Amino acid sequence: MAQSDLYMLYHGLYLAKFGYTTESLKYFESFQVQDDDTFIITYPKSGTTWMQEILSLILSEGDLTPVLTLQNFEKIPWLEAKENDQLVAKLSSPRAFISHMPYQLMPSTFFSSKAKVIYLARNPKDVVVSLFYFHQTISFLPDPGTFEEFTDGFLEGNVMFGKWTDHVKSWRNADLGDRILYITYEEMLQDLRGVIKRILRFLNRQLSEEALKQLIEQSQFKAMKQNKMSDSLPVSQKIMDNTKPPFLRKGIAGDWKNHFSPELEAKFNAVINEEMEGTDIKFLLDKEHQ
Ligand code: PPS
Repeated sequence: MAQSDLYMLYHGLYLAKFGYTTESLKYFESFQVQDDDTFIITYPKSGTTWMQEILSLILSEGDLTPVLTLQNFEKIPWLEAKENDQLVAKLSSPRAFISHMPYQLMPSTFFSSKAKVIYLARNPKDVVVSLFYFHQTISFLPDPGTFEEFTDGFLEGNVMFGKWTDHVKSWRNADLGDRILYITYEEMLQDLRGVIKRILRFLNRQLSEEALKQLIEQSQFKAMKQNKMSDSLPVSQKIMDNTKPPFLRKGIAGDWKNHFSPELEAKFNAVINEEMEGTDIKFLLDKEHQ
């Protein structure tokens, strides 16, 4: 699957040619990060769009205009994606960006800056399920084959942005002190208000109780699905097949249970646990998050 013409190789990672170009990656590498920038960093399918909605509303102090009038990529742009340079140039400080890059591939100015990172991770079993359906819906990604075949490719890192374990470990080991906040998708489902309050403290921001309530309402899965600006990608119908699973598909934790056979689960756990040994990333695999 990974040998597909649809991918390019970037520092050993597969990236979809449709979304990234040599120019966009050069732009990313030489990007001038500022001290008051905030990055949402995720491995694909970990809840990026959800966090994008939330951070937009925090930055607009609860004003709904951006989330009702701008498409996802316009609200908070993907720094490494193609044709986003003009959009980024228009942003005023404090700026916010999204990136799927592992820590070591961040722009060099990021490391010397004071820019902050919200790192959002999700149970990898639900990530692989979500990505599997995304490959069915999006024509710029290779046909995923069967779920078992796709999961094997995922464990080998033959998917966009490589191995999940490498990504999570790179950011967990990042030497960023209090510049980084770790959040999980599962925590967001369990206690969104608590998570938003942590983000507000991390960014030294405040919201009125009314704005907070509105933010929580607006970023519910149902509300985001009804908002065409949120349940969308900047691609034509030819690229995103409307008859296939939608972009905002189920929005739950534990859908993996409907897809993994006991054998596949055992294999998956063995690989992930071995690659995670010695790290403190247990929080993602904890029972209550499954
Ligand atoms: S992408 O393509 O990498 O940007 O995808 P990403 O946004 O990271 O992840 C998509 C999954 O996040 C789910 N999602 C949500 N879940 C709960 N609540 C809200 N508000 C929400 N918004 C997005 C989305 O449905 C995808 O997960 P699955 O499991 O496929 O439904």
